[in-house]
Amino acid sequence: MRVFSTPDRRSFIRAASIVVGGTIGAGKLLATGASKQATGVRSQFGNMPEPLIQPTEVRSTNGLLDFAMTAAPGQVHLGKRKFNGLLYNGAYVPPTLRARLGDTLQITFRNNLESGLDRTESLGPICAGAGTPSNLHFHGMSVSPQANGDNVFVHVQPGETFRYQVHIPTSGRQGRGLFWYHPHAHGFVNQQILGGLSGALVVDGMDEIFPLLRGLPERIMLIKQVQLDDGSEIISINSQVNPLIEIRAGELQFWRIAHIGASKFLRFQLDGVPLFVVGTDGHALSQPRKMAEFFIGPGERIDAIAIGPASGNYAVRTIPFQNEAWRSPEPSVQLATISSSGSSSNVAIEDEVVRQRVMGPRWIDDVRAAPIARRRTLTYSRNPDRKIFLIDDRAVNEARTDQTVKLGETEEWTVVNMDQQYHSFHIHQTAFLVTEINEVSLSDDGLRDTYSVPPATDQRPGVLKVVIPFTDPVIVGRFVYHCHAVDHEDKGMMGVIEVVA
Ligand SMILES: [Cu+2]
Repeated sequence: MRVFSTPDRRSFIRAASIVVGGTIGAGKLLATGASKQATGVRSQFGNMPEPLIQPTEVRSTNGLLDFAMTAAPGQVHLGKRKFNGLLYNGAYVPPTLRARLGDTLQITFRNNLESGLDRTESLGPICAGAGTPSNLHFHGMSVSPQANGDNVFVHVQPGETFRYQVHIPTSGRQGRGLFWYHPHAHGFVNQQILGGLSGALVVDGMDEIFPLLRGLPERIMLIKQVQLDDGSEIISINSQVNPLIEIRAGELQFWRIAHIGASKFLRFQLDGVPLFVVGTDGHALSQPRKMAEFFIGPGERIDAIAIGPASGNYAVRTIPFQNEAWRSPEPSVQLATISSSGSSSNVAIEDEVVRQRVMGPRWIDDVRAAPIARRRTLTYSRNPDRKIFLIDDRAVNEARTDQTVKLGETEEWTVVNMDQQYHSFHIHQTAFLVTEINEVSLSDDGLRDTYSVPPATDQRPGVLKVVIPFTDPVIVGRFVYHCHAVDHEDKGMMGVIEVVA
């Protein structure tokens, strides 16, 4: 195992510098420091953009990624603000884990979420996430949910250590793409991810599927969101507020965008800089697809090729949209600034990019061709006082198994949303194919592991239809499906599935 430092590690440390302690109120994080206006290109908190920095990386060697990860309270600086968070190895953006098909992740996880208790005198009361159980989930990975694998039923108590051993099969069902890791101890997930506990996990090899990616400069962009006690919200990329993404006109870059925040649905656009999407949730498309606007909920990822536009500055900004029916849309904020330099015509380059075709077979074609063995419906709702989030009128009970599925079968699940706000559908251990949204059929070209479920209106529920392959022998065991707006999951919107051989 080698630990890499990027050339701009110093600025990374400055941006996410860590002290000890922690303070979190119920659902919000206590902040200190004031926002300040600056001139020039401004973001949410008026800072001048600084160049995008890359998270540090840990790579597997000889088939093994052996790494120690400790969750503990710590202080976070985002732009001009600071707050007391919950961090892996002291970083708001912890190392990106990089492995290959066939590798084993051996992660020694320590829960030190209680250790801030005696070190917080100057930082006020301890955060709500301190003293809570935690664990690790490897989001999107087709790996075993059993024993010390990707087993979310293991809860690691404060002061305890647990060694995860997650083998990544070479079966071809596991995507070569962008995944992520985060805590999954039911009831504590929202507070812990909001505090900063989440990082990227890359299964290398997408360049073997799209050779054009070989040698391109890679830009990992990890979106997190936090709401501070004064009601202000900070959406950051790699712990930076409105970073500057530099590119040359006509240059190709490989952009890997992941929403690794807790509960916020994001709609955003890239003004004047279309992306050519090559993968969704770690699974390759059949060919690059040009897109300039995205709707991604927590947990979703995009792998894409960017082509440097004509010289100038371009904004990446959120687009206001109606999420909860009872709340007005939030104003647009600038997430990043793209700065292009030099001159070049992009027409020939665009043609070359869109001519790319994926190499080799794709799992999605098997999923499309498989007969549907069984159909199920999940109904999302809330209890009468709206505080408990339900699937089929029940809050999760991790001791109960809600769905039993036979290994080898492919099923169609319909998620019916009776609630007038966005939710999402996420299932562990397997990707799925989205086939229908609100009764409009969709010919999706990539597999997903997380997908937004549209809100109900006064007239009708929101409906998402998916086809799920339970065909990979590695997934045998008990695991979960849930809404990935994790405050909803913590409040009950989750179910337990068992795949039996
Ligand atoms: Cu939800």
